[in-house]
Amino acid sequence: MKRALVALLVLVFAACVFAQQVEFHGHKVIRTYITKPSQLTFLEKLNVDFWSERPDLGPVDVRVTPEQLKRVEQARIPYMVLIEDLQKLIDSQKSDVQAQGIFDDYLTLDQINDQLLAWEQQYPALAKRIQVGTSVQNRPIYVLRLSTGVNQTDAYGSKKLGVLYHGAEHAREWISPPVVLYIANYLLTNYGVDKRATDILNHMDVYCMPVMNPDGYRYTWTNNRMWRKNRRNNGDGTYGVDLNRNWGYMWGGDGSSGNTSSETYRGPSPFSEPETRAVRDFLLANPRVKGHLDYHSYSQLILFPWGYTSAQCPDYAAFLSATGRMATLINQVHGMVYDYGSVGGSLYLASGCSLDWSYAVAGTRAITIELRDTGEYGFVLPKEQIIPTCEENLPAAIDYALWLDQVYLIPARKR
Ligand code: 0X9
Ligand code: ZN
Repeated sequence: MKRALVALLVLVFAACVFAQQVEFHGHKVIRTYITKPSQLTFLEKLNVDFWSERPDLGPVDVRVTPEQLKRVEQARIPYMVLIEDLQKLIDSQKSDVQAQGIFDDYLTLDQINDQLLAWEQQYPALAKRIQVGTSVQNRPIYVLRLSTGVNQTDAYGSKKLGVLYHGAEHAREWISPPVVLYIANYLLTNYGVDKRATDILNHMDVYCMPVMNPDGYRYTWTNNRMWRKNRRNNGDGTYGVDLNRNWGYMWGGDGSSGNTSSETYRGPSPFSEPETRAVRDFLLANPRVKGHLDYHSYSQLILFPWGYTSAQCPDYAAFLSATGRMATLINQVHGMVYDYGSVGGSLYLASGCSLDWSYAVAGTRAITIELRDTGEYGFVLPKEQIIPTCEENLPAAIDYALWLDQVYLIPARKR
């Protein structure tokens, strides 16, 4: 009897979860070829989900319902199909088999947070999980501090040069947390083994924050795999602020929206969101953190400031050579091509983004990397590509830390 009751409860629970899930049956992801601005306006009015990095003239990836696709065809916008049936692709990636290693499959928010704690327990002299803030829905935002003597010195006030790697500012970009975890895993398992890992932890504080947007990330597991923003209740029936438009430098400019239902809604004011405030306050309290690498997906790009303007930033040449070197390092691992350049100069404008504030105000050499792929699977990157993506990004992440070491060692830069 008891068993039957439990089974019934499980069924009811599953039904509830199922009922909440947004499904994408028959939705396609297509690459449109935009030749005039009116076609772009048409797509915006049609309310398609833009997947593309560059909603501009040229190729633009969008998710469309069958009805929307008909309208695109009627408007004679040329396109090719990237993903035939999005729900089928999502379903094909679900598996009941328990993954062996932490990089064999995508991890839930709880699994990621537990992993950080497990590392703290396993490597008490090298790793410490620190809560740097709390999300809109009251979830902790954690960073793992990696450094020798983590227990002797407080992160706040460390004299060592620091670097922050973070992922999942955008919830659906699932490949970003594993890349951040992989960096932590490499440093912990190679300290005292490999010279570079040892040197880095001896001389630097490395901060790994796999999930900057915990509410959004969790929501992509429970309700809507395609969610991008945080889970702010905007008070008008819409939810979510785009955290990468909420940072307080040149907030509100081109490439962000004041419309609450937009995927690039910037929020009511700069730093209105606790998630962006958490990272802001962490950087301001730790002025020796001079590196800030914000991982996103997809498009395979290494981007540097400015994002709000097409003008060149004061350190343009240095950024160009460092990111060029990083692109080469990535390419050497599995032959993948990652393009590089300033956001506003070579691509499209995005104001209120992390790298502009972090570079201009916190004084870091902030960059953003858009991970795999270039559109074949987009945000729904198969789990078989987790390890290759992590592998190819590790040398570039290390090189980035070493670059900071060169730039800032002597003399220490003033903010
Ligand atoms: O639009 C964004 O926020 C990023 N692309 S994504 O598809 N991951 O949403 C690009 C941001 C790059 N620009 C800046 N960081 N300024
Ligand atoms: Zn993103």
